[in-house]
Amino acid sequence: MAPQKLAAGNWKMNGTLASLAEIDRLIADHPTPGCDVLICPPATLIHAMAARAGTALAVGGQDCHAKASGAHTGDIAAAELKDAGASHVILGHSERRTDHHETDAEVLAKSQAAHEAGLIAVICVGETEAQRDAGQTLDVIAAQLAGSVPDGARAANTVIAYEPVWAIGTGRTPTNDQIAEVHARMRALLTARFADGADMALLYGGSVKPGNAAEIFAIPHVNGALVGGASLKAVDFGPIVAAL
Ligand code: G2H
Repeated sequence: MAPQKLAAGNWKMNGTLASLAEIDRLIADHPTPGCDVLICPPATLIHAMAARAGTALAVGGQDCHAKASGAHTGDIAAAELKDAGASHVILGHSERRTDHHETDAEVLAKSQAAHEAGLIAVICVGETEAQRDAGQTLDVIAAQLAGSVPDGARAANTVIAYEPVWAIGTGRTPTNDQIAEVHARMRALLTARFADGADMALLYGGSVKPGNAAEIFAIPHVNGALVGGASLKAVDFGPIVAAL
């Protein structure tokens, strides 16, 4: 079984109820046979977006707590995301790792919680510019995969997103060879560790746009994209979905 193709939008801290009109446009303009489309809006929009999209696209959260419930003001449990209509949750995004000091161990615990709630975990890894300049990229990615991806990960419940930190929201993208090198290493590591690691979807993320999506999707072991800024408007995200 080949990995499922996935075009995932990460709206980050953008969007109000009025933004759901973009979902209508996306669905109307770009029916997506053979490829899954996922939008991860702010948590406030998950329920309304899921109700509006029906089965046309999947909806996900951007984070969850590692615990199932309890006294954790401001946090969201994986089961609560599921209850609101989410099927996926992004975990370990570099903005969470930086802004909230999330460690690999915390990302692993959150991923386990997501799996227990029946969510697909979209686990993010990626090196900083300093780490790339120091020639540490492949070691950093290997350590993040080892530390963040739980033993219970399977192709059916886990997606890995490679997002070089220096390419996020900057307009800069790695060369195709740099993406290919990291994705090949991730595939090798996942295949060595998991029985169905060859079937796990691997996404590239970081300044994906309509103009560069097709060539990124042509790189071996790139099964889709995690898209930030260019997922906010159907006029941008639609062509990215169509390129997959
Ligand atoms: C990376 C990406 C989405 P952008 O954070 O996860 O954002 O496409 O804006 O670089």
